Amino acid sequence: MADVKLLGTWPSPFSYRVILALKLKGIDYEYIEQDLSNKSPLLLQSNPVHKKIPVSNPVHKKIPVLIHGGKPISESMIILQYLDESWPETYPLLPADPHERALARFWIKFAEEKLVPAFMIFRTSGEEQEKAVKEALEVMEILEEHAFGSLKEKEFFGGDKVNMVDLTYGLMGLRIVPD
Ligand SMILES: N[C@@H](CCC(=O)N[C@@H](CS)C(=O)NCC(=O)O)C(=O)O
Repeated sequence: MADVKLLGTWPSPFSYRVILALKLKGIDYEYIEQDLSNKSPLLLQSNPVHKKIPVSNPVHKKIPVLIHGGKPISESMIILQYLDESWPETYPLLPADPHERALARFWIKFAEEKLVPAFMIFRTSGEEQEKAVKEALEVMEILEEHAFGSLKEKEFFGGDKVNMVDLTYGLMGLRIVPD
């Protein structure tokens, strides 16, 4: 039996952050697809926060959950950091240089605080939606300048190799692709 299990759902960008990180690091894992309309006992017992928090503040949700050696870890970005700390000898998900690391953490925080809430445009209507659209456009302008602008100097937003910054942002596009 695999020592690493991932509870996730298609097409959650948060699950796919972890899947890509596991693949980049070459870690063998067992993927266990979850039905969010009928949560499995394994999922409910693995995530300590069962209560649904409003979508405007999507801090603790149910998936993804990584279970390593029987111990569960929730929250995609915390899982990515855990993977990097637990498998330091494999593909690094953060840059080695302290300044570049700090920049990577800054953009990861920006995504969690500004980009994820920007998706409220799909869950609101009327005046509330207009406000959400205005805020989302401001976030996109900042990203256009800093993410795409930075590609003149490096291969990816996170640096010359795909790293945690790219995993944070890359899959958010899934949310805006029509079904
Ligand atoms: N901040 C969380 C967000 C995870 C999240 O939003 N998961 C959603 C699926 S995409 C979920 O589990 N929803 C279940 C529910 O709302 O009951 C992370 O990065 O892991």
